[in-house]
Amino acid sequence: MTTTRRTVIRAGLAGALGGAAALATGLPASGDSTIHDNVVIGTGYGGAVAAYRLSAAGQRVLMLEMGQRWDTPGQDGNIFSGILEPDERAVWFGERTDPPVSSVMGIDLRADVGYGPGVLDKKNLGQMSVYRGIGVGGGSLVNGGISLRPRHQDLARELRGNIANRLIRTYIPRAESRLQLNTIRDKFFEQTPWYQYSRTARDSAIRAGFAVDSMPNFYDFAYMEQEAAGTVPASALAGELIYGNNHGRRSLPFTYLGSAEATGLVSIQTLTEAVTVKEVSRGVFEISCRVRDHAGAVVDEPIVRARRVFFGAGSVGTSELLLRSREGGGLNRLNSHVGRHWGANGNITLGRNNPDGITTGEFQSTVSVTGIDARQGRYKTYSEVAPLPLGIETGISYYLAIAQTRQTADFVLDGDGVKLTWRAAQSHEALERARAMFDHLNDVEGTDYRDDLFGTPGKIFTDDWTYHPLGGATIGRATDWSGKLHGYDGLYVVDGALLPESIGANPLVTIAAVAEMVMDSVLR
Ligand code: FAE
Repeated sequence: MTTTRRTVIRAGLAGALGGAAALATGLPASGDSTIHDNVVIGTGYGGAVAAYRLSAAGQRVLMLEMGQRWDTPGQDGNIFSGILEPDERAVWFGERTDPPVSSVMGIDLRADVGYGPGVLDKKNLGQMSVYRGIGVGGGSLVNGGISLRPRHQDLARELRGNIANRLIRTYIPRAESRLQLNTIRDKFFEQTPWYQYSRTARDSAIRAGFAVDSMPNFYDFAYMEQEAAGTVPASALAGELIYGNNHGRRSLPFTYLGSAEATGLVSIQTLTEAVTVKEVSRGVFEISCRVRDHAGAVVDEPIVRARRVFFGAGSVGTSELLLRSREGGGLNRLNSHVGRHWGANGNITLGRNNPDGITTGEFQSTVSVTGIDARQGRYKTYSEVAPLPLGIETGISYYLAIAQTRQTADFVLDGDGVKLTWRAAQSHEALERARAMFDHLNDVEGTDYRDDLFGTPGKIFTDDWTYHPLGGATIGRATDWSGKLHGYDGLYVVDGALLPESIGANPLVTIAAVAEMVMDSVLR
């Protein structure tokens, strides 16, 4: 069923909650012209920081989130579905999963699933695809939780030196603390069978002369130790990965978003996609939305009015929204940098055989804690040791590499959505760096690559998708240095769209830190 009823969501806390009720009951608040002070689009890292900072300063906030809230157990008693038995909770309106590793040792890891507003989306944007988390908490619901600090020199290369300084000195430490990061206890790491795969990959890396890190995460390692002891329900140790964790994961609803909602000033309108933004008079904006039911049908098309709009829909979501709004005429003063300077953060994945007789163990924690730092010198690559939690001995070490690259692409409108101008050849620079690093590792270890992981026989690497989309409304180009979009007072970008192409590290901490920086200047 599709209706084209236009409704206006009421202002204020009571109004916003009333608006939610109105949508839920199908009773529109037609003709309501109330103007919200603050609307945040998206509830991932950028959106959550914006909502938290505004509400902590006493301001009311309405958040619009395309996905659903993930707090209600299904019939199996779980909120999320596991990696080996995914169901309609796994994929965003799709009928088949498409995980990064599609097969291992002849086992097909793709599965048919029911159609619904699941938590992981793979968006095909031409010659590059993007995975992203959908729902209240955005990427924090599905990501690896790896919370690596970027190096100052990488930030300074992409941003202004003084911005890099402020991020490193003030905003990254603040984000790290508010995200409640922790690291695994050395003794547990060294002894538990759950990290044999990491120790194996670490030892290989050290023999090849690489530096190795213990990477921080927001997954609760104290909880994980209880999982290992069998005293609490297992999650990271039960193979839960990429489709959500039922326990242990301190995702944004437990940190930034939880604190924001606890103020009583924030309301979140779920299953509500912002489609375009239009300036209706100086300093007043109208956001056209689509509300979907669980079958994906559009059941309402409300208009939300706001004085300030914070774009936190992620690199792809924010770029799409801004491009549509500029080209549709609603925000025609946005500059020509909107939609540009997009990058894949050099994401390359690969698997290799371990040396003969060296195992990874059949038990693998899904929380990756070991990083191999080859950013200095010729390889310019950081690689995380990623899990393959299949409950069998695979003999495989599997990695997600982040290789430095300056390759960029632009978003272009394509029907109702966007595509990227990225050409396959643009992945070569990152691929060659990662390949050189792992060729060296294989030479030292006398090992070779796996060619049976990625669906196509003989395929050794993936270089055509990313977990780390960055850019599209980059700071200092599409926005000023405080995140305000050029051309408009009252429009701010707060998410991964702000960061240019490649930062040499997993981006979540940097995105939260940049959002903190933007919100400091907004609140000033
Ligand atoms: P994001 O977290 O994607 O949030 C955007 C939100 O906006 C989502 O909730 C969307 O549903 C919502 N949305 C989109 N469009 C609209 C619209 N039009 N209207 C309303 N709502 C909308 O954005 N990063 C790390 O640092 N470490 C990792 O270990 C790591 N692992 C990853 C693993 C996976 C499987 C994936 C998918 C990503 C991973 N990432 C990792 C990337 C990280 O999650 C990502 O950079 C951040 O989540 C991006 O934060 P944003 O605030 O930009």
